[in-house]
Amino acid sequence: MRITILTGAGISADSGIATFRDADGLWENHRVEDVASPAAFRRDPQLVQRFYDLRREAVQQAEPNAAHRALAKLERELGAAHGDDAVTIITQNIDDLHERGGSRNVIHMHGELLSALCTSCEGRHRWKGSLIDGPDCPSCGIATLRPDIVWFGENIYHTEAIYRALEDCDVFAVIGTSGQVYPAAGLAAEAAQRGARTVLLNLESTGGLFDDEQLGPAAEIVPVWVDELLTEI
Ligand code: BV8
Repeated sequence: MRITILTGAGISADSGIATFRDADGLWENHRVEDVASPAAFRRDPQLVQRFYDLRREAVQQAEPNAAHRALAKLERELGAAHGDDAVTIITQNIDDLHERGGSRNVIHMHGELLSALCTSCEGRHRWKGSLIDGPDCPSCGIATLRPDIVWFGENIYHTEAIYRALEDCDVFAVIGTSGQVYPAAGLAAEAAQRGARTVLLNLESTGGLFDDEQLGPAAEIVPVWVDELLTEI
């Protein structure tokens, strides 16, 4: 039995992290697509660095919620019976709440807030502080660190691992995403084409084609869904 789960901002909402839709896709009156892009970074690097500095700080104040912890329990218990790769989380989120909630098999397709990428040497470094003052890259010493995040118009990370996780999964669950950003939004259809049963767990229906939909706050409905799954298997 293999379960692959795609998560979005909605799973972290119950940890107090605003989703993109909550803010109507805006941040300080900027459209997120306009701030989260290479062009924005070229045009106004300080604005973009500040956008991520504030979110990097907020994430470190947040705690994983019952939904994150339930997915970690699913990975542990299904893994015990069906092998370590029984559960894979593909997340669009750039926070580390899945990991702090206990999940180990997490693919960050849009990068991570707590990582900095050097545009000179391509070195990556765990980073909890600010990037706005142009700190030197620990590897090459040049002050060219950017958020290690996939912006609009940039290719996603870990494509091979993502498609491997789609290959032979029996269940593909989508949790807390509006399904507006590609290629993430197309993964459920790809999984269905490969024979997976698809389920949406979200605050509201998103109009996508799922075999099953369970609506409500993730912190409430995901633990129930996990316990039901674990009794079935
Ligand atoms: C790429 C990092 C090749 C930055 C992000 C095909 C068609 C149309 C457009 C495109 C396409 N292919 C590519 C594109 C362009 C673009 C795109 O999709 N644009 C959109 C705006 C149409 N995609 C790309 O550029 C991607 N790259 O494809 O490369 C390429 C290159 C050039 C040109 C073409 C192709 C890269 C996209 C990655 C962008 N980076 N994140 C950052 O975070 O700052 S995306 C970012 O926004 C998130 O990572 C996430 O993916 C997205 C927001 O989506 P959600 O997570 O779903 O959040 P949202 O707020 O929208 O929804 C929350 C949901 O939760 C709601 O449904 C709500 O009801 C629910 N909810 C709320 N509370 C709760 C809850 N559910 C449960 N419980 C709750 N308590």
